[in-house]
Amino acid sequence: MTETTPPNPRHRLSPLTCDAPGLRQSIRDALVRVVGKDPDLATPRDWLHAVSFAIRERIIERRVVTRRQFADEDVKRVYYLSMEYLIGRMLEANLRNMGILEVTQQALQDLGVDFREIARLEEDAALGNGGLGRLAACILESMATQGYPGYGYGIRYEYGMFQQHIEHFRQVEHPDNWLRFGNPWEFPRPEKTFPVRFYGYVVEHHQPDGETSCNWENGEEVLAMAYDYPTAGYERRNVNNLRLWAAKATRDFDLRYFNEGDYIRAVADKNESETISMVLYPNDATAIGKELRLKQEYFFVSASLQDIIDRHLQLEYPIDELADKAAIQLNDTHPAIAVAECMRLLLDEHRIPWDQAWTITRNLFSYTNHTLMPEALETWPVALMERVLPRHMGIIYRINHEFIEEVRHRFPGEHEFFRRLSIIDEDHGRRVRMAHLAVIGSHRVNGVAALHTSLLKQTLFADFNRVWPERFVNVTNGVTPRLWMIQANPGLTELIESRISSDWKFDLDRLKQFEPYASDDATREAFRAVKRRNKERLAALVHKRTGITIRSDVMYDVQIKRIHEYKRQLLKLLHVIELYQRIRDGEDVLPRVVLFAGKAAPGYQRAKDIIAVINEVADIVNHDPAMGDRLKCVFFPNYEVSSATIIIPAADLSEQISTAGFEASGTGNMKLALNGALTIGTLDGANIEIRDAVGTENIFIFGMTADEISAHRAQGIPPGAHLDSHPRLRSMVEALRDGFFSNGGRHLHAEIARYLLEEDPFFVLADYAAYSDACAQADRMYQDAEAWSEAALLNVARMSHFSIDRTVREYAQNIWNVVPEPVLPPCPEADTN
Ligand code: NBY
Repeated sequence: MTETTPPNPRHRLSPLTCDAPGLRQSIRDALVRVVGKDPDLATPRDWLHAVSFAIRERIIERRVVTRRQFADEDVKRVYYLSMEYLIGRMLEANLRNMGILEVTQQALQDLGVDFREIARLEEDAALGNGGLGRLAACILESMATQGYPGYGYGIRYEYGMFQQHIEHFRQVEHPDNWLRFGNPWEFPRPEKTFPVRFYGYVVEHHQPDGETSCNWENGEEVLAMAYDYPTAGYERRNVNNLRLWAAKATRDFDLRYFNEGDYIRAVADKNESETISMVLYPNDATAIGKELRLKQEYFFVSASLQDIIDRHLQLEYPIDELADKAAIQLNDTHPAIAVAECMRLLLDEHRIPWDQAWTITRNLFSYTNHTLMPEALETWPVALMERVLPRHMGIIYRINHEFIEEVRHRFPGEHEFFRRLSIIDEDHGRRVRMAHLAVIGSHRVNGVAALHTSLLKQTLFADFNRVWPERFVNVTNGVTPRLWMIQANPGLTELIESRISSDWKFDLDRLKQFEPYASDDATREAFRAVKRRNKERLAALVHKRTGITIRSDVMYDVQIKRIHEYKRQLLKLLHVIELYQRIRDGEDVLPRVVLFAGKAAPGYQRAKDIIAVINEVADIVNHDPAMGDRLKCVFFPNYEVSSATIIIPAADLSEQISTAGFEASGTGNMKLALNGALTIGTLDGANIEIRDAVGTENIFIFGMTADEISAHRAQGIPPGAHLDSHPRLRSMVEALRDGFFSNGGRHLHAEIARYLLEEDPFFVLADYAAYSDACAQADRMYQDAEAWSEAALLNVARMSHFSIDRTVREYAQNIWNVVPEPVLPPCPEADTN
């Protein structure tokens, strides 16, 4: 099937019906004919697979229609390249977006199957670490919903993000074998494979015209095989495609062994090449210097670019119009080798001269940066790159050479400046700076929140900003209201629906119409009832996962995100200790549940220690009769998309307390505010824009600003000097140090106390007094239920700016230059339901 299928009357689709009888029939058929089970013997998982197969038929049908329309209409396409997609469960999201959730639930009920019971058996597709991966998933959903011709490209990891168990208070990682029961949502495309080469050497050919052409020869070849995941837009609109690549050994895997007659060895060794797509690296904030990681990056980039160029040529577009017909977004630097790979394909495979290839490449690519932290910036040793990707290293040298010549011309004599700008870092044993390659090879570079972009321009990319100021733009992140409101919070959705018209689901700007209801008593009361039910739902899950019983009539105070020093889970933990001590001292303290959730990178010992200390403090707090149900502390294990959809709607207070200047944006902050939690936060990332949107009286802002943090650091004040800034801080830290909360891990607590007192690189102690004050302020407001509900409802109504649809429109208009191409009704089934 090519992209240019001519309209052939024999290929007209006869759409499947989407009414309850039609669905019932399809589900029963799928159970017998695809799953292979007698309905009398079917397990809940069999039913899950049967319904998924029945729905997949309908989603792929719409994909075919969408693809045909894009081919017919000569659209410009957007390609999103990301190493990570944190998708979560697909059944409910696909049903809802296709507009057939309720009718499918009905069909299942007719068959005697409970939708909720089977839906929770689906494994999360956790092909990502955190915010960056979830953002990619939200962007794909929004591109489909708004009708943009968007394609996602990534890796089909056999094992996704590890499963976190808590054993003896500590995190233990278990492999995430998410494909073990098979995956009804993927369409394997064994015919869509591309060879990807590693190692080998470059042979230069001197042409008669004086040009040199290069051939990359020998080395090892791996095949990238496509798996397609159709992604439905909300309510019977477009279906876009996410294409994930899996590594397969080439058919005649290792000729050497074959020739030596060692057939068994040749077959056994095929495993090695297939390890490339085996596992997601579970690091969310440090670059991974491993050869396998570099191979993963190049593997999916090369396959994706070959596929993109193939599609372009199949559509019979001239190769030099590539950048007119396609835009490619790099999700951080992980796919930045694409700049060199694109040049290689244009130069070596399509014989385009350098200057023209370079113009195409630069117009094609744009790059999103997600962090300023030095340890997260990817650099590869030149020697490694030369060995694994010799042709690319040569191309990178030339890109760098031409770039430096250009700046030398514009800024004569500034040798230090050139050294700093160079793609090659000469000071740390010659390394390739992937961020420099990405900036030089892109026409736009964006940060993900206003503060982040402005800090990017002042620090990390200050030199580049001097060379090309117009290249740097901001695109503040957003979240999809379909998952994070409609699916996660049906109660609040219904409440909004009962007050304003329903177009807010596509156009979150319309949520503004809900604002007047913040001062309506009945709406506030209904809001509190919704919150209460959401808390009951969460309390049941907490009990199931941890055995801890929590009340549903108290404040739920949540910090849910990856565990990292800069995110400052220790700041929240100190506050738990403060409350504990105050209750023990007989003070009257507002009852609350503090809930933490998040994974630590397996090699990040400090983060793992923080999890252990949280769990040990929680254990003492939760078992102390003196607390009398006024304080419970929960570490919710294995935080993932599906648990986020339960936790977020139940939250009252959203902890966004990173050290200012370190959190690029945050997106959990947006999800929580959209669900009516008030933020307690620093002036960091998108918190600033959230404050501007909701109003300073509806958010609790505290602590040092990014500038103050820099100034404070420069002063070199020892952290211990802050112990008297708050009446209890000293005794809290001492309790930790002396092992009051330790369950045998006394040494660990002493070490954490020492770390705070002597190092405290993220200024936990310096910000503590301000934080404690802000918490007290939140507590006071919470005691006035009407005031709190009003502020919470204003948060909901004022979140329109944080819709991912706005984010995607900004990318489309300011960076990609693409327009929506909605597949308009009549959809195949438009008249059947
Ligand atoms: O991206 C996050 C930022 O921390 C957060 O502030 C922002 O809202 C979000 C979306 O823009 N970054 C993030 O999640 N990063 C990673 O997950 C990540 C993954 C892998 C690597 C580095 C960072 N790596 O080097 O392999």
